[in-house]
Amino acid sequence: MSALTEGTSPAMPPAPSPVHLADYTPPPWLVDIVTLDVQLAPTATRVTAKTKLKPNPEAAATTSIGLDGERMQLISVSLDGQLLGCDAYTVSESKLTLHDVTAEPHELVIESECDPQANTSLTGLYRSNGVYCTQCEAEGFRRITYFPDRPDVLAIYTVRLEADKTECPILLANGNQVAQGDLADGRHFAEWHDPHPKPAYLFAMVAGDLDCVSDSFTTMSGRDVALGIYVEHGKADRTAYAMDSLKRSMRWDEEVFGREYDLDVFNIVAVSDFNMGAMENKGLNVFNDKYILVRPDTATDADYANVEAIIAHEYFHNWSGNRVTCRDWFQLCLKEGLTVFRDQEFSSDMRSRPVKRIADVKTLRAHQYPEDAGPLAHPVRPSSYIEINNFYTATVYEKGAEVVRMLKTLIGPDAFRNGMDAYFEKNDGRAATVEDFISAMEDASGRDLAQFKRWYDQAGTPELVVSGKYSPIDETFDLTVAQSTAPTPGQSAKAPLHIPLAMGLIGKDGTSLPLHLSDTNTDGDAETQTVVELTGYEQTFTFEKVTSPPVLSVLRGFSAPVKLTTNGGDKDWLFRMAHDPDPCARWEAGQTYARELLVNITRAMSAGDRPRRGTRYADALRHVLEDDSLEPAFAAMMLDLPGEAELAQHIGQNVDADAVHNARKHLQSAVADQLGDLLLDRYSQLQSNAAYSPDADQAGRRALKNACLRLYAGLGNENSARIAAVQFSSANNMTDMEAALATLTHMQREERQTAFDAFYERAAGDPLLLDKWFSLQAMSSRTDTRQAVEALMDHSDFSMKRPNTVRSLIGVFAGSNPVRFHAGDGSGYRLLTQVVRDLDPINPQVAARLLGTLKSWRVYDDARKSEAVRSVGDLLDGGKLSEDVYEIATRMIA
Ligand code: B3K
Ligand code: ZN
Repeated sequence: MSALTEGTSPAMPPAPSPVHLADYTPPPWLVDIVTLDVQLAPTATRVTAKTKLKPNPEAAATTSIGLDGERMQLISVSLDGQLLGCDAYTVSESKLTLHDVTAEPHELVIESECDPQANTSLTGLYRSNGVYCTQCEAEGFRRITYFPDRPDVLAIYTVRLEADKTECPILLANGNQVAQGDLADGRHFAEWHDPHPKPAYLFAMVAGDLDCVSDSFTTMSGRDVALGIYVEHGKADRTAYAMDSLKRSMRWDEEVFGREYDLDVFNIVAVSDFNMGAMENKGLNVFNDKYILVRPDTATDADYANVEAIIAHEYFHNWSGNRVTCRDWFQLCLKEGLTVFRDQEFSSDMRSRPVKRIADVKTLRAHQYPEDAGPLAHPVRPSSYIEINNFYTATVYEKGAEVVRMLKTLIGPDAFRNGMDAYFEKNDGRAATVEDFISAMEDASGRDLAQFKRWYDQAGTPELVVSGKYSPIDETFDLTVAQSTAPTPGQSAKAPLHIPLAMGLIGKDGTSLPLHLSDTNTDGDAETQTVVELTGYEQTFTFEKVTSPPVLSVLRGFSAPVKLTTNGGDKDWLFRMAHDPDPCARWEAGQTYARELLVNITRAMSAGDRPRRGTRYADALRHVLEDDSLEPAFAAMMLDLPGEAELAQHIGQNVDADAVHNARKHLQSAVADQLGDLLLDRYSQLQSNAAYSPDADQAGRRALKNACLRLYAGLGNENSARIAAVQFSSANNMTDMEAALATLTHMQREERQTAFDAFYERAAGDPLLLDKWFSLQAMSSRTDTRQAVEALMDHSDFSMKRPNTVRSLIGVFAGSNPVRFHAGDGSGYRLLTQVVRDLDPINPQVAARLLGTLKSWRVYDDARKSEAVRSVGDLLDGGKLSEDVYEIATRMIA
């Protein structure tokens, strides 16, 4: 095993050493002004960087200047107008150090060269489909020039770009354009100036032959902002929704947070090769084109919702991230968690608030809970890292957003808004910390948030055991809540957290009861919903004047990211599934009931006993289907059974992935059998000939229609295949088309092949459609899927150099197909680690993230566990890995 060979074999490179939050020291040099001259050329781009540095009065005195720099060729270094000889500095693979420098302001000019064409890591300056673009967060600027590449060094940038005019008619950088012109030999230039001091990670430039879609926005103070969305030629007809989302985001941030945009232009560029969703570079957002380009025949309702959310997210960063940035990368949640919270609120206002909340809870449970429960668990603010790119996680983003949401719940909307205003005001132009954020909230609310702050530093999902006890004699209801958090890597003891629990009591007839809380924690003055605050390991809250036994409804609106166990039992869940006035709690009641039922079925089937048919569950779903007063999108969510990965997580140990899969299939087909005609009726009723619109209403009706189809297809009969095939061939939008394929993909029928072939033809080489084609096959539960995925890797449309395609095929197989990925013979794990090994030299960031899909391996049975450990061990033993993959692999099996 690698742990044993480490350090003993002379051939083994030393293990990379981690960076610790506790070791933070202020930067020894500050930079006021950066002037870049960039001569773009495919294989040798020349960058001349002039920086004005000065010693930081808040740091220890130093006689050297240390600059970060990687994968560049250093051409020359001049200090205060003097060209330096080689003895005046040292260059290593990652640093340039100037020696014997006096502690006073200096002007430094560095010339270097990089090779964008050969850059497959997609960090720094690279080319995507011939377009030059950059990605600097977290530490990519150091691949463009030598610089103190850390977020607490903020400077004002001016950038002059020069390129061949035919190859790159468009030249963009941050800020406002201040000059442009033609040059000899068919070249031209543009100069951009960004007046706002920013850290290097927000730097961006783009050059290429792109189409531009323009629009404008007038800010709350009446300033006009020119908006541009740049896309590859032939794609401009897919940008309207992105532009509309941008304008709505800009208005919303003014109205809800009082934040106004601050430059004359806001540009977005869509590129096809991108390591993540998008990037919030100041005034020049760069996007994965998947999150810009939508048209009814190429994109689903979910794609539209993602475009809206991600456009908003990146735009909102202009304040939460750019104007107020992070002191160091440990504070990442300060911008990411907060900005996710802001984009969630935006989408809630644009769409249905309860449906959006449930969707966010589903995401949290699907991605963050397993992270918190597995070997990669870390706090919202981690305390150490080897490669910071490995910490752009569901915990930092999604749990980070939950922490902000809890804060708002605890201090109330008015104090929260005041706290946000104060946070922005006080920290504008600064690199801030989580402490700065918390202290703004403490000042605004007058509350002590010291215990609450533990949410940032303590990993793991708290488990709450909730029990209710009714006393008919005293007419009281005692709500007792106990909290505990299981140990996580590096944190064995857990302190109690400050947890807001939104709750209510429901009478037997389904009405909400007035709450009279006897304790002082809240003023439950005859409201029907209140928030009790849990701060100890165990607490009891007593409600008075409760005249008949109530049903407890707790964790309304999912008021805290916790796992809940209650003493209510099946009857309560079914009752709340029908009557809970809080949609989120109502949905959760259905999920909890279904989870328990599925665990029961899994056990029964494994023991060879006859499994339950879910009769009461089917009845509850019947009511959902018959209730016209329900929002269709909500009803669709009620119909969805918990997924296999969630069930595995819920069972928690010794899981047999096949048994879970079979149990879920059994319940789905039993329910479909009981509801068959009703499902078909609803399915037919929801058909519509209306012209496609991505609005939440229409999308919700499609969601319900397709949920009916999905459930009905649980029967796996000829009729369901026929219906799906007809839907596929007659669909006038991608949502219905994809839903039909998602049903057919699991089947062993001719209709499946016919539809996939037709879809491939229709894709006509469009990468975004081909990615759908890949992922729909990778998610199939057919027993031959792993072989199919391997064969697709040889397909001419598959490329390891395109992150979207790798994620669509391998990422979907490993992350969304538990039964085939967690195959008992370990073949899924071997496929994944082989891909990671092959991808690592090409793109370590994407490779590391892919390996992360293995994070739940420990909940499976011994045979699977040893296969997982063997595969990761082989990866570690098989030769040098990037720091990205090394860190994930070692933590995975530590
Ligand atoms: N801030 C970027 C993510 C950068 C990831 C670097 N590995 C996008 C976002 O969260 O808005
Ligand atoms: Zn972000």
